[in-house]
Amino acid sequence: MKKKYVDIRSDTVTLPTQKMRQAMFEAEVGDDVYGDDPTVKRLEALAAKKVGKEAALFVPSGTFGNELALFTHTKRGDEVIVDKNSHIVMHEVGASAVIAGVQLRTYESHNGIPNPKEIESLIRENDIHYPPTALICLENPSGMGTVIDLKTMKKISQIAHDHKIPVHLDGARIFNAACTMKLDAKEIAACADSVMFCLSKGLAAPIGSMLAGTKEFIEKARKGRKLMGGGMRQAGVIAAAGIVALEEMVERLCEDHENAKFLADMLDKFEEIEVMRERLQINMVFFKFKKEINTKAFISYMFKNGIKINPPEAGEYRFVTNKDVTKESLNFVIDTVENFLKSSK
Ligand code: TLP
Repeated sequence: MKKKYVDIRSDTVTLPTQKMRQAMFEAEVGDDVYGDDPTVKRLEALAAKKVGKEAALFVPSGTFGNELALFTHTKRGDEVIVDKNSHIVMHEVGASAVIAGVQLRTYESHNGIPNPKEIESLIRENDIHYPPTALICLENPSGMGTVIDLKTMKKISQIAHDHKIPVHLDGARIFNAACTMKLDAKEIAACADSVMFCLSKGLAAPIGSMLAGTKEFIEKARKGRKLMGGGMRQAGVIAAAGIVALEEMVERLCEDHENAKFLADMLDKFEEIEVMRERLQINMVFFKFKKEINTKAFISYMFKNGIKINPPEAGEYRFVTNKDVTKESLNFVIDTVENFLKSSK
């Protein structure tokens, strides 16, 4: 039998639920490039409603959705203002230079929270030398595990619109942000002209993300999606799981947050570990070892004991709770970390 691991590398690793598999099996499908797939249409309408936008488009991944947004909002040579540590800058393989052909102008956030004044200062004036600022990007929750408060989001949105610049929100985990802020996701999405969110993270769908915005924007993006090779045919098979994700998996995300708090509290008890508590706002626990440890030995020790973790980034480990990780398995993670610390003394 296949060995079962406790996988805390990400929430992207969540497996589809039985209900999703059933819905996929039974999905009514058609060729979506011809606009014939009723399940995709149902998902797109539901997704648009969930974030309070006129329309939405089903895309293969979060990266695809973000890059398509950039491609749709801008033209070659434009400039896009974006967080230095955002997924778009750090984890999308430089796609914005390849696909949209834009230049990125980055801002420094504080733990993922941008300063509206800094963003405003980065907007270009009209000068023959400057590239035009065509878009401002936000990420909420940020990849650092924090949530941008609504006041800051509204301020940035106001600044952008005063300068007639649209805002794109990378809301890969927008429903996690909504849970933390005890708000409806619509209120967060209202601060942006377009929003991308993922079905295949904490919501546990196997594949897919959504890009939402005005009807006009989504019509343009639909053509861009085709250009990028994302025109999917009988995509209802995967859209069906996305519908279950949106209908049934949103509310339970708060459980992942509680589990992350539990895990953080337990890790905090080890004197060798420093948990980044000020960034403990969603389902991600960031921590580092106070003294240098053998990284490879730690990762392989965890793996041998049946726990999958990612290597650290800039010295920090990230453990992510998700629907496939129970409280019991978190206790096991903690015991295993403790055993590793004891064995390496
Ligand atoms: N993030 C992944 C990795 O790529 C880092 C993860 O494990 O967290 N925006 C944000 C904020 C994301 O965290 C991610 C994925 C994406 C976009 C891209 O989504 P996918 O993986 O579907 O392309």
